[in-house]
Amino acid sequence: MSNTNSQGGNAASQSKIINLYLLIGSVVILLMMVFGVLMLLAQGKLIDVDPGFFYEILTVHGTGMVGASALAASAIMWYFLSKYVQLNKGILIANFIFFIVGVVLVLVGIFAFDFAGAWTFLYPLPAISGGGWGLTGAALYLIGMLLIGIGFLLLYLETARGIIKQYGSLGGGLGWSIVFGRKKGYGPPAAVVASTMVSIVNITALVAGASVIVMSLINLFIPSIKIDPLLAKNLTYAFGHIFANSVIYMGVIAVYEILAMYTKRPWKANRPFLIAWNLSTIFTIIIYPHHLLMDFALPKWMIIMGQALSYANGLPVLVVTAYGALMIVYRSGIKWDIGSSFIFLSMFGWVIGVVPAIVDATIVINHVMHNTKWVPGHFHMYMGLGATAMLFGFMYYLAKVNGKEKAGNVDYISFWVYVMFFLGLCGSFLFSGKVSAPRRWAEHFPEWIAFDRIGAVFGTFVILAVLTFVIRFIGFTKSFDGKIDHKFEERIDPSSHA
Ligand code: HEM
Ligand SMILES: [Cu+2]
Repeated sequence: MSNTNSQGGNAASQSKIINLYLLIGSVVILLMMVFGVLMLLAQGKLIDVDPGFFYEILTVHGTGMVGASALAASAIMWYFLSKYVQLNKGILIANFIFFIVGVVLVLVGIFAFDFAGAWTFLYPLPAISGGGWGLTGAALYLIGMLLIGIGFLLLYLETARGIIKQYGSLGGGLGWSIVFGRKKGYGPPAAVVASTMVSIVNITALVAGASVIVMSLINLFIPSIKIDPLLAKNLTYAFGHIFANSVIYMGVIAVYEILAMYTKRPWKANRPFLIAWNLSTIFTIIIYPHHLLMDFALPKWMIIMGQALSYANGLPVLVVTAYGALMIVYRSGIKWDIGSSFIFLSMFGWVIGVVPAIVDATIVINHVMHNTKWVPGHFHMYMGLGATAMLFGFMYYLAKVNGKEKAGNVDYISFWVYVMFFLGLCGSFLFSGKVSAPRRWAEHFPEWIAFDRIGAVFGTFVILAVLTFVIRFIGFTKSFDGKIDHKFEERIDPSSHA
């Protein structure tokens, strides 16, 4: 298998853009965490926040977290995929510009024009705010989201194009010849398999998202042109569910590549691995109806599919990845540092986060738990301890391969603070759910407040830990000279070892 090495040619300038993605991504995540703690302080009645402003913060936190982690995770995907596939750097830059311009519009829409319809902008909420915000706020927010979406769409079209060129088709990228038994051995490198899956699901997600945003915008300006609300909700959650999920599927590429490098063992894409990724490609796209379990107007078969397959959604990939991670590390003599610890931790964050998610995806339980803080409880677990752990791990890894890692005690302490206190934060959310605190409420009853306050304390420590990671990464980007430490980079090509 040919191996396009990104270290040659204009690799250094590409690395600079990758660094920029991670820098912006992690700084935004840090800022959004501050907003997260503000929400908990407000719900816990420790500060006085106008409810309208609370919902603005909720909107910016949800939008910002999903957007920023997707930006940083797409940098992981691009970085590793470009070792195997020729990609056009211009698209990476274009996406970044779309992102920044979109974010500015979104922020102006929220903070200057009071848009507070949450990151899911569910139709017809943007147009009918009950006086909460006007047309301008909603339009700025939606146009901003559309621009961000277009940027990402370009990026995934480019990764899909590169994969098709190198591996013949997207089926080639997913290792179909092995899956269907036409060939024996191993499929393309794990990074390519994951990137193919993500390209497919996110192109689907972004097209669905863009169409509902355009329809919402038309409705905003010409209210007589209406959308079928159930169709709008389907498109919105197809977009939201898939796009948010894809962050983990991009991040996990760092697990495959980095563990392979640290253990000097290849991560082989064997048949079970390929089958798992093929199944998750389909499931991720079709299970979004688990967000519509309460919509009785939805055809029953869709609801049943949403429930039944939700159990299976991430599970195949999670199992082959967790198992593979244990196997590759076992007796490898791996040296644990911050980067590899984060990467290994992220597996467990993902595993434990999926458990309460599966519970919630059960229709009977969902009728009780849905719209309680149980839901943010489970997704904060796999986003915070899974996805963002992958991002921070990759950031430390980059410093390491460039021979610029300066991690000391502060970093190790911060690592453990992050793990323990983020767990605590998620626990406080799950407990809030248990005492029936609804999600997305600015005002909490006295019975719920204790958990909000505990959460605020946990969140504050999480912020301090992340501050360390971000400061460390800023230090690295400042000293970045594009020189790779080849001793470390000397890696096993996953495709060359049968
Ligand atoms: C210090 C860390 C964090 C704190 C304190 C925090 C806090 C919060 C709070 C209080 C809510 C609203 C819960 C409610 O419905 O009442 C929330 C919602 C949310 N958070 Fe976080 N969060 C943190 C980290 C993260 C991370 C790392 C992500 C993803 C990468 C994330 C993504 C979200 C999303 C998507 C929502 C849902 C917004 C909505 O309901 O529209 N958060 N968070
Ligand atoms: Cu979902």
